[in-house]
Amino acid sequence: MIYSAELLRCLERAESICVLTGAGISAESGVPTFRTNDGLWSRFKPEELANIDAFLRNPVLVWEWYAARRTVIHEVFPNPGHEALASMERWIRDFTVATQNVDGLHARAGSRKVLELHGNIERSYCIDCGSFAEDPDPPSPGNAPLCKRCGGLLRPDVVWFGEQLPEEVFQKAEQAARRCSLFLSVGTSSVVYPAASLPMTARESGAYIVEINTERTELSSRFDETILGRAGSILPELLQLIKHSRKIHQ
Ligand code: BV8
Ligand code: ZN
Repeated sequence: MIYSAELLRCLERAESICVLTGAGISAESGVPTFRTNDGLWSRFKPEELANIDAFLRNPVLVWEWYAARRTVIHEVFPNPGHEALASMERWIRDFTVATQNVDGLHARAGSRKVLELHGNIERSYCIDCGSFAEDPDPPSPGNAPLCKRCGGLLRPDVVWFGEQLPEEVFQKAEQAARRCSLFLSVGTSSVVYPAASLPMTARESGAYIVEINTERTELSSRFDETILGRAGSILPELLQLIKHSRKIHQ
């Protein structure tokens, strides 16, 4: 792949890089995305599953969906895209990954500075007493897991539509976007806010913003450049360019 002179300059010199990831970076691990044709939600509308009212109306359906996703996540592994970002963190002084994904694959790949904007599917908490259940009993068919402390309904610790993102986490993501000189948006359809606002926040602060996706998105025209390709191929190439241009031989 041929990369632009501006991107090559950033890869050689950037002291601060911020990366926003979406379901597309986990696609090559075998985790279905949300909105492409095989998308998780092709059978459901987000409104039907990922909001508190839908959950209260039909907790069993929502739990069966999350239990099915947890099963997938327990069977997959980080891919070269996740691993490349984990390696970049070693060579770039200030490197932040803000992810919309709830699958935990960045941490499993070795990334240490990961901001989980939409929570993590492995955690659950009680909607009544708020206590966390590390790993609730998987819901038996027709039932949703209940809190061992108070018997209340457990819910996945993810951010649903209409719910605020964890404030401190999103603030850190905005700060990282503001101070970076290179912003990479990887594997996201850029339709969900406020996460999708991060690249524009970076741009307003003078960063060079690059989209890496297998297809163009709603925001493609607002990026400095869009690299069409798979995250699992592009990110390892960018890692090599960083190491080569900085004479890192490890
Ligand atoms: C909130 C739950 C406010 C966990 C999810 C403006 C400002 C604020 C809010 C809004 C706003 N405008 C609209 C809203 C409301 C809403 C929203 O954004 N709606 C959209 C649909 C219009 N936002 C919210 O409700 C947010 N809450 O802001 O509250 C508020 C204010 C006051 C008071 C109270 C509240 C909450 C948003 C979070 C919702 N939760 N998930 C879970 O179950 O996973 S969102 C869900 O979508 C996932 O988290 C997912 O990560 C996210 C985004 O999807 P993507 O990751 O982009 O995945 P997708 O499948 O769409 O795309 C994959 C891409 O990868 C594709 O482009 C594909 O081409 C590409 N790809 C595929 N393979 C590869 C690849 N790319 C590279 N390589 C490959 N191999
Ligand atoms: Zn409880």
